[in-house]
Amino acid sequence: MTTKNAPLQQWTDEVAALTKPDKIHWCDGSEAEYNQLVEQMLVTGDLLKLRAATYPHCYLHRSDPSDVARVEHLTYVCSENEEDAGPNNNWMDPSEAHQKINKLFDGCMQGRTMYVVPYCMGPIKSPYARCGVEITDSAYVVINMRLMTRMGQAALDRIEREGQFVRGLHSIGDLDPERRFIMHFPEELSIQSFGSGYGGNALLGKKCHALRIASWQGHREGWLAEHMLIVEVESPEGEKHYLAAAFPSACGKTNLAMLIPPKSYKGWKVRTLGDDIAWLHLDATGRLRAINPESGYFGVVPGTNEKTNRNAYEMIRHDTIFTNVGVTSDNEPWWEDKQDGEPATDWQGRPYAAANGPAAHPNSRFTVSAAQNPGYSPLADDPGGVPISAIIFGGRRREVAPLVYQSKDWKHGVLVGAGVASETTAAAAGQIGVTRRDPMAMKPFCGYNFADYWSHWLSFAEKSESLPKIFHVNWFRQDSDGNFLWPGFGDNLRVLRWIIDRCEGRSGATETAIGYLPSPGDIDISGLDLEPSTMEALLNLDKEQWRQEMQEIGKYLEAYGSRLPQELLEQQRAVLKDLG
Ligand code: OXD
Ligand code: MN
Repeated sequence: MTTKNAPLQQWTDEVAALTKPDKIHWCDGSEAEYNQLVEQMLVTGDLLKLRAATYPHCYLHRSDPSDVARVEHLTYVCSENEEDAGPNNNWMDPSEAHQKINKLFDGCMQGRTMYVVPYCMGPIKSPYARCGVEITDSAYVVINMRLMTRMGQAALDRIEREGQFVRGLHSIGDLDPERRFIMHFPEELSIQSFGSGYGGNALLGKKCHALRIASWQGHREGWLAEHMLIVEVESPEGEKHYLAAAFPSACGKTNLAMLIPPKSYKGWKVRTLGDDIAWLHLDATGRLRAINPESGYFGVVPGTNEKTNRNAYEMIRHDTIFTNVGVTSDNEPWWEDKQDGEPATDWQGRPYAAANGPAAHPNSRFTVSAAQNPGYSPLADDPGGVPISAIIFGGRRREVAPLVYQSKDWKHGVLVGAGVASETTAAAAGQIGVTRRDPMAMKPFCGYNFADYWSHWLSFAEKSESLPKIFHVNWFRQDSDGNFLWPGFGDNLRVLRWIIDRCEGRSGATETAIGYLPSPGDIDISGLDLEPSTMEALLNLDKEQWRQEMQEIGKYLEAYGSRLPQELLEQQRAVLKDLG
């Protein structure tokens, strides 16, 4: 297979001349191709077969121990103009970057196969979808891309029809962290990633294309590429709402997207459209519509069990690729809080010993086709996407942020999003548990200057009068002994219900300096064993803490200098003034 698209053919020829592979394989995306690659990886040891009786068609991949997460310090946006990348990104001059990375790619595929992977982000027939081609020397990347994107012939057909695609070049190189770079060239619509096989660095359709490059394109073209789940909530009366929620990595987006209603919520249905990324476009009536550009989930495994996420637990019982989990003595995958079984081997393949740390790496992952989710919404395949009623921001905060509040309006909501902060997790290399600013949960993923990004967000207020309402949630409030105050998981539907009722003008709230806060009685806690004082603590607004928070947000925003939209600072000053 080759292509009728001359620029694509020319680019693959150029890449082959540079990287010097032994073989070139154009991926058609078929099941036969997937199975053949799996067989080949079982032979090389890149995959290990898990127990077929209980985990049919499930495989384990053990990565290099130094290659287990995104590497933000090695990730660059190489725009022509440094200011366009902004203080939120590492920047390198594009010609210097090309020179540096071309040297690494030179001859790197000798003895290897070069796979050409055409893919489509979004339903193949969607006007909102965009295509790309990833060239990689990793069969692991190819099989993951088949689960995560619409990959193969249909994508190539669209590329040949449209003539447009994002170019992604990837090599695992020698996995040396000293020779690892994830580079984005937004003006060229290209990505070059060297030296890592980890999902966020190597599955280029995901963070690199669908967030960094797409956010840049969205800025130019009037749409938004966001780090958001998309979930459908249906009431017993059959009323449906679609919500989009942005939380930082490993803060529960997959769990919220796959929520199982609490027992007392008879007749409520929750369906998943997406668990990580949303592309948002205004339609002709001014409603914001969302598509999920992905077709699979690359989720954090530890903590997944029947109680926390029953759908995910069931979904990963077959046809799943596990990366860096432990293994039981009868060859089943094992992870912390799985709730049954015992690890025999840890994620590095060593006999399990508690002294070596957890059996599964804290950022171990499952890759699975979204259609395997028992709560999958077929609307995820709808070319037109779904209309969003509410946008929800959130982070992992021990204190300060209440369980939920609503912004005063869209522009104030942009400040709420810009003010998101969260404790860091294992999804990125570096220290864990440190609170950092993560505006709109996009700090690692916005492919351009945050100042311009906030202006872009603010500009929607002038474009439509039917925009979603904006909320902020925090499932992670703790008491002084470190106990979580809110039960979370399925019970988060109680909060979503208040949010939906607010969108419909049905539920109560009190206007405060930071937005509309529910009173304890406004959130349904029937059947929950929660003291009234706990609910009060969850919804408490500590003015002194908030003054400090707002001052910190102000300082953070001001660091963006003259490109910062003044309107955003005015929002921040107004809140500070209201706090007295
Ligand atoms: C992810 C991440 O893998 O955000 O989705 O790191
Ligand atoms: Mn993510």
